[in-house]
This record gives sequence, structure tokens and C-alpha cells, in this order.
Amino acid sequence: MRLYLINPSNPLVSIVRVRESRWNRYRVWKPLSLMVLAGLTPPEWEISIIDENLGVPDYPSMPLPDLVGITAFTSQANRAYEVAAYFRLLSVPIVMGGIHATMCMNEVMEHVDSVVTGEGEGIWPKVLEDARHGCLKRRYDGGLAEISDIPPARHELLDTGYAFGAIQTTRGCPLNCNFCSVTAFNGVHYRMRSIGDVVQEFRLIREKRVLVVDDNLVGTRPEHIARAKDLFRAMVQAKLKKEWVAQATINFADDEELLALAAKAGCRGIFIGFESTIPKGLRELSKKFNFLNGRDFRASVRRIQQHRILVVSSFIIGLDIDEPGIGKRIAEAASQYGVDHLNALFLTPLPGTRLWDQMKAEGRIVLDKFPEDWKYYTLTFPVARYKHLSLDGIIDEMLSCDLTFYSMPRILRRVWGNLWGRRQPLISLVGNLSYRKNSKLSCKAYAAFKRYLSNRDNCVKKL
Ligand code: B12
Ligand code: SF4
Repeated sequence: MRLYLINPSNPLVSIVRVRESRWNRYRVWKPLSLMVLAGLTPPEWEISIIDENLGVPDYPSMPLPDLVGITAFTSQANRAYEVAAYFRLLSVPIVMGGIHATMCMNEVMEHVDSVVTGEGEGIWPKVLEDARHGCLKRRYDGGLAEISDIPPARHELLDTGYAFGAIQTTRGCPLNCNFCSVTAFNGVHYRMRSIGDVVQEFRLIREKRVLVVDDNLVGTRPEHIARAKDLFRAMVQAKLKKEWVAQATINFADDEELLALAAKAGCRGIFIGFESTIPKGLRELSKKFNFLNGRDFRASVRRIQQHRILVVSSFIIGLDIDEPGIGKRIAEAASQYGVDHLNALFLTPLPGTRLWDQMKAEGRIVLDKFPEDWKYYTLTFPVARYKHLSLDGIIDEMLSCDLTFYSMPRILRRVWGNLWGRRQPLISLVGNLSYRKNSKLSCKAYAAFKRYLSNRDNCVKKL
């Protein structure tokens, strides 16, 4: 029995020609969900994982599979449906799962034979069994898996073309920000894998560099932090010699021992959602956690950097409190905090989130011709109506934010600081230049986006 597991090309990285430049490999990340599903698949299935982000294969020249499984984030949904349509014409059954299938089950059902909502661990073997007997159901629900049931991912099935391996050590996040799909998918459950399982799985990863995909690596409560320390200690003891990057909340900076252990275990970069520069903004996003106990962001960032860990910050533009000038204000705040990179994104109502419900009720979701419009749900386009910012206004704010933070003098100052602090100056330089180049490319993307809008209905007027 032949199984294709497909990650449809993603509009953000499909422009990356991975085979043309080795630097491009740093922009493509392994689809861990498919490697986990492969780990749950019995040996009678011959599995191929196809990541279209490395290049779309010539499907007609490939042997026909008995089953196709597709994963998709919302922004990949259109391409997922194209792939499904192709295989359906050939009468190959299609199963789709993942975050988009879970949040938009009815839509997905129109395009595939079978939809799996929730996590795959508890249900995928049953789906395969039904597929083998030709009796796939229209819908399966995997719910939330027992954390101990997560098998080691089949890392060896995808071992070329990527700069980073991928692993997951926890699932979910104890916080509940209104724009985030993580809690919508997982509830407020924060589940931690056994340290033994994680260390063992790290050993299966061939890449020296690894993306830890956890939404919140160290959690928020004392027991979460204690477990993170134990994990880092075990990683040091196991002499894994990996260098890794991860996501966490700003409380990562609060515990010196945690930072020292993380650095010793190989942490080289941390992605932190600052989201807004003022408490009112954080309150709007239900992320008050960031400003608890009168936090000093500059001091927090410094404490992390003292362990030679780069800090990538994320901010959101388009909050109800955001007025003209917000782009520059965010760039100035991020510079003042001293972060190494700034990743600014448009406030985007993702399906299934509280923000979606609120914006929908207020009639503010402007790009609402689905599924076509999903391709713009990458957080890099303004898809809604923003309270104080017009379409041109919010795009200008984004450009001003990026061009201010990534001006050459500021880049050189940051890289000099990294050189002085012996904090991966080369990576910092390349990262900064690549963000700078991206912001220039964004101008073209915004122009195309505006053309798309003006070619259909009166979308521009609504924005
Ligand atoms: C790692 C990650 C990335 C990596 C991508 C790695 C990759 N190639 O997959 C990077 C950094 C590149 C990235 C980028 C983006 N991401 Co991201 N990312 C994640 C993160 C943190 C982990 C994903 C992961 O690997 N999880 C581990 C696997 C094992 O879990 P899983 O994918 O849920 O799979 C399980 C089930 O869903 C199910 N399943 C999944 N697929 C299938 C398929 C079948 C057939 C079956 C049966 C079951 C099944 O079984 C699996 C095992 O239980 C998630 C948050 C999250 N917790 O999922 C956000 C998340 C998926 N990202 C999100 C977003 C918004 C983005 C960006 C748009 C943001 C941006 N501008 O940077 C981009 C766009 C990328 C794109 N593809 O279009 C949102 C997506 C929401 C949505 N509705 O689509 C999430 C949920 C985060 C959030 N805060 O809301 N991301
Ligand atoms: S802290 Fe991050 S992962 Fe957790 S709910 Fe907020 S945005 Fe989502």
C-alpha cells in the first residue's frame, strides 16, 4: 500500500528557490506533523513525504498512491484543494487534517473524501485501516492525544534540503491570546512530553540545527519551568550537541538558572511575542501576561542576550488602539528593548479564534471570499478593516516599521553589539539583511495585493 503525505506549498516560502541557493534553506522548515503521522503508520504502508516547499514534484510521473494525506495551515488551504482535486480525478482517496481542517471542517469536506479534526495520534491508525478496507468515513475526530502516545517522528523520511531539523517537546500554551489558534486548537491544556522521549528523539535528528516547534517552550508556572530545566539538564548530559531555536514568552528571561541551562543545552535564538508596546494593546489582545510585575523589557532582553541567545521579537500592527505613527513607534520600541530581529505582522483574524468571532460579528473581515482569499491569511497582508488605519495607511505603517528598524545604520549598530557580545554576529548580520531585503520585496507584494483587491468587488472601499 502506497501513501503520500503532502505539505502543500505555502505562499510565503514557495517563492524560495531552495535548490538555487544554500541560504534559502534557512527559510524552509520541516513539516513535523507529517513526520509524526509517518511514525504512526504501520509498516505495510510505503510512505513518501512530499514537501512542496522544496519544489512541486511532477505528480503525473510518480506512481499512483493508494491514499493521500494532506496537512495545511489556513494559508495553504487553496493549494491543498488543488492537490486534492488532482488526485481525486485519478480516484485516489484524500484525507486532510491539521489546523485548517480542524477550524474549517465543513469547507474542507467539500474538497476531500475524509477530514480528520484534532490530533492524529489517537485516530490515524484507524483511518489507515478503514482506507485499506475501502470504507473511509467522511469525518474522524482525533481530539487531544495522550502526550505519551506521541511517537518519535520519522526524521529520516525528510533529510535533505533543510537547514533545520524539527522537534516538539510540549503541546499547547497556558495563555489564551485572542488572535492565536493554539488555544482554540488545544484548549488551555499545556502538555509536556517525557524528557526521555524528547532526548531519544533528538538523537534521531541528523541536522545540527533544530527548530523546537513548541508554542511556549518553558510555559508559565513553576512546575513548567522546573520541567524545562530538567529537560535542558538531560540534553546537556546526553551530549546532544545540537543548536536550537524556540518560541517562549518573555518570562523566559526571569530565571538565570533556566537561561544558563538553555544556553548550555544549545539554545541559540528565542522568538518572543511582544505584540504591543503598551499595556492597553496587550489588554486588547488578552496578553496582559507580558506586562505583569512592571516588567522592564530592555532588562529582560539583555538578560537573555547575556547567555549569547539571539532575541527575535514579534509585534502586531492593526490593533484598535493603533493610530498613524504606530509602525515607527514599534520600530523605536524594539530598538530600545535591544532585540536582534523584529518581525512585525498584521493583526489577522484566523478562523476559530476569538478575534475571528469578534471581527466577523463587527463585519470587519474584508477578505472573505473563501477559499480563494485564504492565501492572504499569512499575517503579512491586511485582510480586515482596522479601526484607525486605512488600507494604504496600515501598509505604510508596516513599511515604516520595517524600514526604520532595518535601516543600514541600525543594522550595523546591532551587528556591532553582537560582535562585541560574541553573540553570533554573522547570523545576526545575515538575518538582518534578509529581513531588510524582505521588506523591499513586500512593496511588490503589497502592490500585487492591491491590484487583486481592485480587480474584484469593492473590497478596497471596504478597507
Ligand atoms: C512550527 C510552526 C511554524 C513553522 C512551519 C513549520 C512547518 N513547515 O510546518 C514556521 C515558523 C515556518 C511557521 C510559519 C507560519 N505559521 Co506557524 N506554526 C508553527 C507551530 C508553532 C507548530 C506547528 C507544528 O509543527 N506542530 C507540531 C505538529 C505535530 O502538530 P500539528 O501540525 O498540529 O499536527 C497534528 C494535528 O494537527 C494532526 N494533523 C496535522 N496534519 C494532519 C494531516 C492529516 C492527514 C491528519 C490525519 C492529521 C493531521 O496530527 C498531527 C499530530 O497530532 C504552530 C502552532 C501549533 N501548535 O501547531 C504554528 C501555526 C500553525 N502557525 C501559524 C501561522 C499563522 C503561521 C504563519 C502564517 C505566520 C507567519 N507569517 O509567520 C506562517 C505561515 C506558514 C504557512 N505554512 O503558510 C498558525 C496557523 C493558524 C492557521 N489557522 O493556519 C499556528 C497555529 C500558530 C498560531 N499562533 O495560531 N509556523
Ligand atoms: S502566548 Fe503565544 S502561543 Fe500562547 S496563546 Fe499567546 S500567542 Fe498563542
